[in-house]
Amino acid sequence: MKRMSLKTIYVSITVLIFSCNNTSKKTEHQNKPSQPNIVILLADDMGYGELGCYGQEVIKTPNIDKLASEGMRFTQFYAGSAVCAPSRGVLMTGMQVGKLNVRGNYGHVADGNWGRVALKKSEITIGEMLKDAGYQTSFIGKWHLGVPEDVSTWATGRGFDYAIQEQWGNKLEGGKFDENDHWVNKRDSVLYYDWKQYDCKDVFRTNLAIDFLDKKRDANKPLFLVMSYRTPHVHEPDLRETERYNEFGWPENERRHASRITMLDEQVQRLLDKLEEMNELDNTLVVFTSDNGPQAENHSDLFFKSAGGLKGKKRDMYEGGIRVPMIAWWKGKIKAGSISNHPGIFYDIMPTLAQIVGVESPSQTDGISFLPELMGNTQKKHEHLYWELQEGKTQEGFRTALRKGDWKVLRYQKSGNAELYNINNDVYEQQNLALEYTKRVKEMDTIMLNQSEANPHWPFSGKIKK
Ligand SMILES: [Ca+2]
Repeated sequence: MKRMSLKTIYVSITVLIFSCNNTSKKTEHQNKPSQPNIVILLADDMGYGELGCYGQEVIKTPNIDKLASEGMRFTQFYAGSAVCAPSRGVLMTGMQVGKLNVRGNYGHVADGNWGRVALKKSEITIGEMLKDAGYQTSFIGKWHLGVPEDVSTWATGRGFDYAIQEQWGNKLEGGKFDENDHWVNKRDSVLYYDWKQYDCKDVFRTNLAIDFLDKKRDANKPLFLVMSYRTPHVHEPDLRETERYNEFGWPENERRHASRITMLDEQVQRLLDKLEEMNELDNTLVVFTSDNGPQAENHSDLFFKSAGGLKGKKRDMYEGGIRVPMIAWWKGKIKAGSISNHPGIFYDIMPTLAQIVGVESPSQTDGISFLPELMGNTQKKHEHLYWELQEGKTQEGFRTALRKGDWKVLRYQKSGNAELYNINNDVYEQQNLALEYTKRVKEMDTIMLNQSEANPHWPFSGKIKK
């Protein structure tokens, strides 16, 4: 055998040492999943201007502001639609709303009756995608993508290993669901939210999440958790908390509104603290967003400038109805304090998570992964973004909008006149330029009409024939 040179021996020993180190590290961490945990924190009806980091000057949100200062804050991120169900459907499936089976909170179901419409089983959810990718998938709070009578359409039936959800509407056996009931894994068991025991509903939901992490967490799998909060949606008629912001002398409904947002902020931190205590937080992507613009049902959306000065609110195709807070936090991956002007939308979330996890996004998706943006790399942009909404049962309630570059066209009702705005010059949508740019309106209108697929639940939709 040829004698080895000193240099060769040195290299060999070095390789051996590194191999040993790597082997020991591998042994030490062999049960730790390498894929990151993913936690989505979804507020309900939180406007673009209701967080300190988005310019809110009165309502205190220090913990979410800190999340933004340590992560990336998006200035032009959009919900999937302007109300809960369709917007959440877009988030869950990565499909633009004009192709989705859910395009309003109520659709035509049969014989002139309108009611809840569920996601189709063929519309794959993020839960199903991540469960297939080896994640422990969990969901707590408001689902809003199923029908009350069929538990297979509830969160546990749609890819979530463990789900506690609220439910309302008619029970299969008769009677109605109580919104304060929280159903565990379909209807295996039920936990009642007694408002006298908690400052607000999101305290209760955070307790449920912490209890889940304590007792059900499978440490051999990466975690996917969706926290679907109640705040600041109108459906919390009873509130134990009575102290916060009393010094300002605001009307009680406004004090409660501000108080709930600040309490949500604290609950976000409680959950993050729990993940940190479990040594899980450092390997976690946290996304905070809202499903649509601010509600004005039990208070004035103008009192705290909830939409941040944008035109419109929940149910509107104007920016106030669809532009939402969006924060992404991922320690050591996303540059702290970064601000992104990339126009993203809820249907981008599924392909982004697919890319992070290293799986193919389902072919149904219309989204573009914004992982390059999160990593500070060159980001591909959409040719256009699309929104659709059915409000009520009439053609007047059919609303669509399309953004292409800086331009946005929108229409309330199928036969109504289109409005045109330049979002870059006129983010507050004060100048309707439709009469000045008729050719542009026509071009964008054609694209907009072509985004909507015919669907029997949504009688006023549908340029694209199925
Ligand atoms: Ca909502």
